[in-house]
Amino acid sequence: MDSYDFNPARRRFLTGMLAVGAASALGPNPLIKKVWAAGENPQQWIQSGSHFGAFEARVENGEWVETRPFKHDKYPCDMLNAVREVVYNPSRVRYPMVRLDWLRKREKSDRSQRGNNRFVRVSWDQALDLFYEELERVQKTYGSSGVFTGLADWQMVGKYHKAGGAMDRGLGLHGSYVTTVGDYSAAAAQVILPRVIGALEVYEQQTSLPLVIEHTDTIVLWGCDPIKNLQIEFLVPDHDAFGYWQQIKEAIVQGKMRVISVDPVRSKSQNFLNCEQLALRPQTDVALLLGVAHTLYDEKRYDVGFINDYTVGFEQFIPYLTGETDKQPKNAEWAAEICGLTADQIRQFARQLVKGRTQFMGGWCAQRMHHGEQYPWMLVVLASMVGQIGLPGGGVGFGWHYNGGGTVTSAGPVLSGLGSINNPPAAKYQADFRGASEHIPTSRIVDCLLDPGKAIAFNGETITYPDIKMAIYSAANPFHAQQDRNRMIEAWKKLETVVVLDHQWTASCRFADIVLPVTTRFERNDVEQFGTNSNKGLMALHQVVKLQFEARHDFDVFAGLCKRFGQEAVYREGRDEMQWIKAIYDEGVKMGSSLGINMPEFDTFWQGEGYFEYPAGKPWVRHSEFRDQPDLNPLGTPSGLIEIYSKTIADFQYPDCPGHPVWMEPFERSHRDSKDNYPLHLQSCHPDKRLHSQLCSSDAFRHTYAVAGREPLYISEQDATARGLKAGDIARVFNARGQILAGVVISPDYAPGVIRIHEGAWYSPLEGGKAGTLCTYGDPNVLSADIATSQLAQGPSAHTLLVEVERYTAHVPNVTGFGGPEEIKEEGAHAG
Ligand SMILES: Nc1nc2c(c(=O)[nH]1)N[C@H]1C(S)=C(S)[C@@H](COP(=O)(O)OP(=O)(O)OC[C@H]3O[C@@H](n4cnc5c(=O)[nH]c(N)nc54)[C@H](O)[C@@H]3O)O[C@H]1N2
Ligand SMILES: Nc1nc2c(c(=O)[nH]1)N[C@H]1C(S)=C(S)[C@@H](COP(=O)(O)OP(=O)(O)OC[C@H]3O[C@@H](n4cnc5c(=O)[nH]c(N)nc54)[C@H](O)[C@@H]3O)O[C@H]1N2
Ligand SMILES: [Mo]
Repeated sequence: MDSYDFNPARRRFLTGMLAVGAASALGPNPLIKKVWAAGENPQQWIQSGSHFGAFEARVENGEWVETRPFKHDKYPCDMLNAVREVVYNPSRVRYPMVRLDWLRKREKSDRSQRGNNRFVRVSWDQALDLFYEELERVQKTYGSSGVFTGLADWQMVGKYHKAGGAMDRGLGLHGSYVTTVGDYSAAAAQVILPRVIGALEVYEQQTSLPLVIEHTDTIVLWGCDPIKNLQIEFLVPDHDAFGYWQQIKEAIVQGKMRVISVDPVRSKSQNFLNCEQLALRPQTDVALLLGVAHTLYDEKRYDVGFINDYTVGFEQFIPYLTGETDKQPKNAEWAAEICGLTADQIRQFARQLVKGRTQFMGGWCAQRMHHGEQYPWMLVVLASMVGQIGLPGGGVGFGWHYNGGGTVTSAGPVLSGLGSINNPPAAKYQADFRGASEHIPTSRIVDCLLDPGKAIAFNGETITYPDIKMAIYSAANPFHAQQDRNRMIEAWKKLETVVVLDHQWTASCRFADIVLPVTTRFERNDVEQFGTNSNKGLMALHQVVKLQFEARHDFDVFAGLCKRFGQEAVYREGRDEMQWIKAIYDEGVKMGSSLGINMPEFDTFWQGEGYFEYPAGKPWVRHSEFRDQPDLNPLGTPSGLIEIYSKTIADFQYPDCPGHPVWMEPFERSHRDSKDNYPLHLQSCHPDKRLHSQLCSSDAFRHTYAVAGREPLYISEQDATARGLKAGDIARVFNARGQILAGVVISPDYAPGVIRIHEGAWYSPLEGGKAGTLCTYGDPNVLSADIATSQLAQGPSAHTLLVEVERYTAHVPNVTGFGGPEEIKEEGAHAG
C-alpha cells in the first residue's frame, strides 16, 4: 500500500458512517461485514479514548493488533496496554444469555441457583421480550417501587454512548423506578461538606497547580495518592497533572517545598516524590487532626482573624477540644496514644502547618470508613485554624487526586451529551411508590433488599425502603462494588429478576437472570473531552473494530425495549449514531462561538485531525471569591460561612454524627488492645493497574501483576514472617464474614498490622452462589462489612475492615471468575 495516497481519516469516516446504519437497525447488518472484510480494510491507526487515556489503535484486516498513546498525552499510563483485551478476552459477553432455571420458571425460579453460572443462549428478540415482559409484570404488580436501577457510574467515556443515560431514557418512557442517591466514592464527604463548606468539594476543580508550585511551602497529602489515582479520569484523561507533579518533585529536591503524606502506608505518590510521611495507624485521622488542632489552639498559633471572619461555631467546638465537656483534652499526648505517632511529632507537624503557605489535599479513603463524615469535617476545621482557605497555594481541597484536579481549566465549552428526551410523552405507568422512598443511599441496597419497609435516617430525612423485585444494572458491577459479599448473596435471593447489561462477564452477570451483551467503547463512534477538569480539548473517538459477536450499543438495547411499548421513535428522536454525535458537537460549536471560540465544522473535525484544542484558561484559586468578599460570595451553608459547628446537623440528633466533629471509635479497628479476633487492618484501596473491576478480565495484563494467579496481597515483612508467609505464596485471608485466596507480595511500603488487597478483584466463588464459599481470586469485599458510615450520610464503610492471614496449605483450586458462563443447551430457546 502506498501510504502517501491513502487518506486514513477519510476511510475512517466512511467506515464510521456505514456502521451507523447497522447501529440503528435492530439486528446484525450485513453491511458491517462487507466494510470490514479481510483485505478491504488496510492497516490503519484509529484514534479512540478511554478512562485510561487516549490512544491510537492499529487495525489489520479488521483486527485491533497494537495500541500506542495519543500524541498529545505526555504521560500515558500502562493500563493502556490492557485496553485492547477488553474487546477480545475470554470473559467478553458475547450473546444474550438467560439463567437456566429463570428461563424455565421466570419469577418462580429457584433463586438459590443464582451464581451457579449456568446460562442458556437466546436470541436478542427473546431476551428483549423477556426483559420487557418482566418490566411490565413488576410495574403492574408492585408499582414503581418494585423496579430498581443501580448507579451507572463508570460507563465508558463518550458524550453520546452513555450507558446510564440510555437506561434512564428508555425506562423513563415506561415508568418510574427506584434509584440511588450518593455514590460509593465519597458518600460521606458529599453529605457533610455541603453542610460545612457549602459545596460537594470532591468533584470540583482545585486551585491551579502552577499556583501551588509558586506559592506553597508545605503540601499535606492527607490519605491522598494522586500519582496512582490521576492515571484514570471520568472522561478521557490528558494526564497533564503529572507534569506539575514532576515539578513538585523537583521543588522538594531543591528544598523549596515540603510534602508530607499522612498515610498508614507509603503510597505511590510518596515513593514518586520521595517525600515525608506521617505513618499514622489506620482509621485514626480524626484523633490526629484533633491533636494538631489542640496544639495550635494551646500554643495560640491559629488564625483568630480567619476564624472570626469566615467561620461559625468555633466556640461550641472548643470545649470539646480542650476537654471541658468530657474531661479529656484532645491534646497531642491523647492523639499520640490513638494514632501511634509521638506527641512530639504531632506538635512539630502543627507548627510546620503555620510556618508558611500550606495546601491540604484530602483523599477519600479515610471517609469510606465508619464515621467517615468526621475526617473531612475536621480537616476543614484544621484548615480554617491555619487560616489560608482561599489564598493561592493554601487552604483545603478534596479533589486533587481525581479527574486531573489542579490542571488549569481551558476557556472552551463543556459539551452536554446525551440527555433526557425533549418534551417526553407521559410514561406508560404513573409514578407509584406505595409509600416507600424513590431513592435509597447507594450502598444501602443490600440492607434494603433484606428489610423492605424499614425506615432509616438519612441526612435529616427518613428513607423508607421499597420492596424491590427487579433490579436492572448497566455499567455497574455490584458484585465487586458492594460490601459483604456473603450477606449480598442472601439478599439477592429476594430479587425475582435481575437484568445486567455489560461487555464483560462479571460476577454480577453470574448472579443475574438476563444478561445483555453491549459493545465496548471501541465498537462505537463518539466525541469526548480530552481532560475532565482541564477540558483541554475535544477529541473524536472513532470506532476501532466492528461490533463483536452479538453485542449492541446500550442506546440500541433500550431502543429495542421501547419498541415493545411503541416508544422507539420518541426514544431515538429520529437520529442515528453519527447524527447524534454531530448534534452534540454542533451544540458545542454554538456554545463555543458565544465564548468567542471558532470551532471547525463537524465534518472537518471528524474527517481531519479529530482533535481540537481549546484556548488556555487562567489559573484559579479555590474559595478565593469567598475569601475576597464573603458577603457577596457566601458559601452554600445556612450561615454562608464555614460551619465548625452545624446547628442543622446538631438538630438531627444523630448519636453517630453530632453538631461538630468528634473522635468516635469505629466498629472495628486495628492497633489497639481489644477483643477483636482479627489483628490486621485490610485496606481495599483503588488499584494501580485497573479501574475498579475494569481490566481485571484482561488476562495477559492481569498476569503481569497477579501472584500465583491470584490478586496480590501486600504485607509487611514482619507480618509475613510471623505467619510463615513467603513472597509468591498463596494466602487465605479471612474473618467472620468470609474467606478469600490472594498471592503474597512482601513490601517495605506497609507498616506492621496494615495489609492491602485492591478493590475490583473479580469475585470468583469456589461454589457459585453459596454464601461463605472461598473466593479463589481475591475480592476484598468478601471480607468487608456492610455497615453505614452514620445516619447522616449512610455511606459505605469498606475500609473499616479487620482480617487474619494464613498460609494456604489445602489443595489449590483453579480461579473460577473468568471466562464467561457455562452454556447449557435448552429446548425452546432461540439462539442466534
Ligand atoms: N488507578 C486508579 N485510579 C483511580 C481509581 C481506580 O480504580 N484506579 N478509582 C477512582 C475512583 S472511582 C475513586 S472514588 C478515587 C478513590 O480515591 P481515594 O479513595 O482517595 O483512593 P485510595 O487509593 O483508595 O486511597 C488513597 C490513600 O488513602 C490511604 N489510606 C487508607 N486508609 C487510610 C487511613 O486510615 N488514613 C489515612 N490518612 N489514609 C488512609 C491509602 O493508603 C491510599 O494511599 O480514585 C479514582 N482513581
Ligand atoms: N472494598 C471496597 N469496595 C469499593 C471501593 C473501595 O475503596 N473498597 N470503592 C468503591 C468506589 S469509590 C466505586 S466508584 C465503586 C465502583 O464500582 P463500579 O462502578 O460497579 O465498578 P466498575 O468495575 O467500574 O464497574 C463498571 C462495570 O460497567 C461495565 N461497563 C463499562 N462501560 C460500560 C458501558 O458503556 N455499558 C455497559 N452496559 N457497561 C459498561 C464494566 O465492564 C464493569 O463491569 O466501587 C466501590 N467499592
Ligand atoms: Mo469511586
